[in-house]
Amino acid sequence: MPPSAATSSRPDETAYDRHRLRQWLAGEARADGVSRRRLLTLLAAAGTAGALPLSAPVPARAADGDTIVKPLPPETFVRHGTNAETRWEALRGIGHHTPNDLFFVRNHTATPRIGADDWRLKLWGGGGGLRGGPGEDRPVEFGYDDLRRLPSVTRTAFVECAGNGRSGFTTQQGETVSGTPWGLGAIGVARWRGVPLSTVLRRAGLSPYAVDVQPRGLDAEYVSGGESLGRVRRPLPLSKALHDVVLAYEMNGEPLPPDHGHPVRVLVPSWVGIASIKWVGDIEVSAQPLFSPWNTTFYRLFGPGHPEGGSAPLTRQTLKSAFELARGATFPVGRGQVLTGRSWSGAGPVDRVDVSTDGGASWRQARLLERPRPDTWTRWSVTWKPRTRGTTRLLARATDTAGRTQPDVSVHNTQGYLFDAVVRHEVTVV
Ligand SMILES: Nc1nc2c(c(=O)[nH]1)N[C@H]1C(S)=C(S)[C@@H](COP(=O)(O)O)O[C@H]1N2
Ligand SMILES: [Mo]
Repeated sequence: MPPSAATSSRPDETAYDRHRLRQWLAGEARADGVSRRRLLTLLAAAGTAGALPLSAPVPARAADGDTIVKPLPPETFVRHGTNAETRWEALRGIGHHTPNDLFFVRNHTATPRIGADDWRLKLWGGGGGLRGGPGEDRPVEFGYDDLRRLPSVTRTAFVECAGNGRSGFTTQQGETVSGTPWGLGAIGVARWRGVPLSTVLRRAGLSPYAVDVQPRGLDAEYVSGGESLGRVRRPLPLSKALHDVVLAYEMNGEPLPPDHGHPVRVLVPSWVGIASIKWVGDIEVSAQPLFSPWNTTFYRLFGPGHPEGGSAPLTRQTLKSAFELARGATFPVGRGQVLTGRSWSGAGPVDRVDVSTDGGASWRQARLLERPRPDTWTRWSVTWKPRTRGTTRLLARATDTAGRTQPDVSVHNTQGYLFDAVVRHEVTVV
């Protein structure tokens, strides 16, 4: 199997993870909502020893459309339980940014309705993460207006689910994976405006002992396999938190819509979507390493081909491409076409895309329609005049400035994260 392109950013996080786990064993780290057994397994994985079988999450299923507030017309969205993915054909002719009404939604439970006036963000220090020393940690609160008064930044970035493209493990590779069977539509790009998390952390009195921050959502507790895992939360190393993370209150020039985290969400550019906590209500700033189910049981790679007991927690997104085209689209024979698509990577700008219209027999370089930029996709096009009737497969293979190229086969993992293989998009010439 080809090496997973997703591993390129991993060495630091692996070492950090091992360090965190050792600290937990020594009683120096906190792991609320994660079983001792689970941590011992991860710990064993960081050294030697065997793995425990993983139980697949069973997300709460929506009886009807009420877990998502915005309209989800079937011509622009595919519904998956509490979630909805964008149809790629709906992006054709649309500019660089995904309009808010087309942006995919991934909800562990349901969109809560939170008024900006009622909202508070509480920063609190676990054992000395904020100044004042252990035992003296005082929570610091910010209201919506406080946040709006701080200097803002605006940045274009994708939010992409770690499971985007997951169905490819099954349809292209014949493999079994657990989780929402996304096509390629669990990604969107927006212009986010908000306050750098670093600004808020420093104002709250960040201590030199802080190592992790853990934002937590105000949505309902997530129940998996009959057990509540608590509210959605995932620790971030302080280095990332201070680097480019934003507390976003605007999306494409509008107040954050309810489904995308109103009034404020975390935006963690280039990382898996789970890091970008919506409806953020509090952030723990910890002098101890933190664990939650979202960086232990979920969002690691498990299975053969990965360290026994799982990889380090997922960080950067992998590399993907998609045509702005319906599955099974039809084209008239002998007529010139312009095929368009987008490619993106969490490791750097995508600066080259190769396309095949004959199932991978021959390849041509696509024309890039914009300057490649980090944390977002690059739009591209190729011309095509289909000459024979019947079905064929369109393929697009992206390469990023970090030197990663999409492989033919993605390395399997039991939860189907980080699918990066070239997708074979079937179409019919009539
Ligand atoms: N509070 C909270 N934050 C959350 C989630 C959630 O269910 N609750 N889902 C996460 C996941 S898995 C993803 S992929 C992104 C999706 O963001 P979107 O719904 O705005 O597209 O939000 C993340 N933040
Ligand atoms: Mo996700």
